[in-house]
Amino acid sequence: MPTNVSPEFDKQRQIYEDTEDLTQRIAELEKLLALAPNHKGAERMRGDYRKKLAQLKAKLEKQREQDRIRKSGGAQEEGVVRKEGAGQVCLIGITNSGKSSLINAVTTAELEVGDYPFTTPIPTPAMLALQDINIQLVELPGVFEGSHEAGIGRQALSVSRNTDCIALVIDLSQDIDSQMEIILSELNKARIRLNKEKSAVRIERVGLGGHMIYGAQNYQGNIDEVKEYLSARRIANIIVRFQRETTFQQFVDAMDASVAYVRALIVATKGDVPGSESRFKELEEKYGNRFDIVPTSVRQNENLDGMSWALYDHLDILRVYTKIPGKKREDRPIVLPEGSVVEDAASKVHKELFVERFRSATIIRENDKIKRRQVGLNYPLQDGDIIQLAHR
Ligand SMILES: Nc1nc2c(ncn2[C@@H]2O[C@H](COP(=O)(O)OP(=O)(O)O)[C@@H](O)[C@H]2O)c(=O)[nH]1
Ligand SMILES: [Mg+2]
Repeated sequence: MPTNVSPEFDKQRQIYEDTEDLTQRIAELEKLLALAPNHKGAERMRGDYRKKLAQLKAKLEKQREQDRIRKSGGAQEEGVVRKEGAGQVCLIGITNSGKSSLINAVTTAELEVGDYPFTTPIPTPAMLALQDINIQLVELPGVFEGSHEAGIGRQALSVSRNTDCIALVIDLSQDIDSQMEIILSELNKARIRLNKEKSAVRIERVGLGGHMIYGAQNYQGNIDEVKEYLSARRIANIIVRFQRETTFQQFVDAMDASVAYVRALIVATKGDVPGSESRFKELEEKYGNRFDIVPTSVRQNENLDGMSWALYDHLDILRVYTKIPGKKREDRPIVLPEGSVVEDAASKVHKELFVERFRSATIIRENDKIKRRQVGLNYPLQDGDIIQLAHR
């Protein structure tokens, strides 16, 4: 677009373009319009966006009408959040721990902040624009003892089962242990396990071969109880790999598909209040071996950028940029799971077609000793790679 626009406008445009939920899309477009330049040269652009806004509103009206008709037939689920952006992070913590304040500080959202309990009663999404990608943040209603059984808590926990990352929001102005205990126990009761407990043991159901147990030396107990467990459930053929130290509970969990495993970190809030430093130390001593811990203060605008990147790191994704020879690389990256290879990027660019016609790929790593390298389809990608694809 030739019109001179502000960086805020550009950022908001990205958010708007990435937002698919209709109601939210309208809200983002309204924000975008408010940021649009006022001069004459931008008149046409403003007009286009206004037209788009009217279209979206008409569409929403129609959708609501259809919903009203459908609703008379069956209940519509509330508080279901549709995933958007490069990844989703759920913020979970007790009420008043500072979740809304954090989200407001790093996004354009305006969630209600209050020093009274349960200001945010349903899972609420907002988009964090981080460099060239968007991460969806979801504030969950405050957890409390027994929330896994209560309506709003159940809903919140069901969102966190399917999320890409959980941020445990711990308020440094309050007792650490009670907060951690409530959150961890509620997640645990909802059958959500945090951080890589899953990879300690791998299970594979097979057609024959009996009980094939590998890495038994990693099992913390008598291996006979594993065999008994399997026999008692009439599981005749199975491969069990204990890849790291595994307890009986971890083994049972791995057998159970209803257990969800989610990456997690701790975000410590209100680092400005008296006593927060010693509570942060306590947090590190007690939980630092299980979680990365990021201290923040919204009030003093402290480490919010650091927190955003920590969230990014815990999504386990990487960004690659396609490039046509002789041109600048694309501005927007392709986002892939960590561990992806050239083929994953290629098939995302051109769907299946490309892989069949693939000839070669060149990877450009600006900060590497070897700047350019010719690679094949199985070559592992790194965050920030620039990729040039050649096909027949
Ligand atoms: N001192 C201090 N207070 C904060 C900070 N962040 C939030 N608060 C206060 O904590 C209270 C609860 O905040 P809110 O974001 O609504 O918490 P939520 O219930 O977890 O969403 C409000 O009174 C905020 O003003 C911070 O960084 N420092
Ligand atoms: Mg809130």
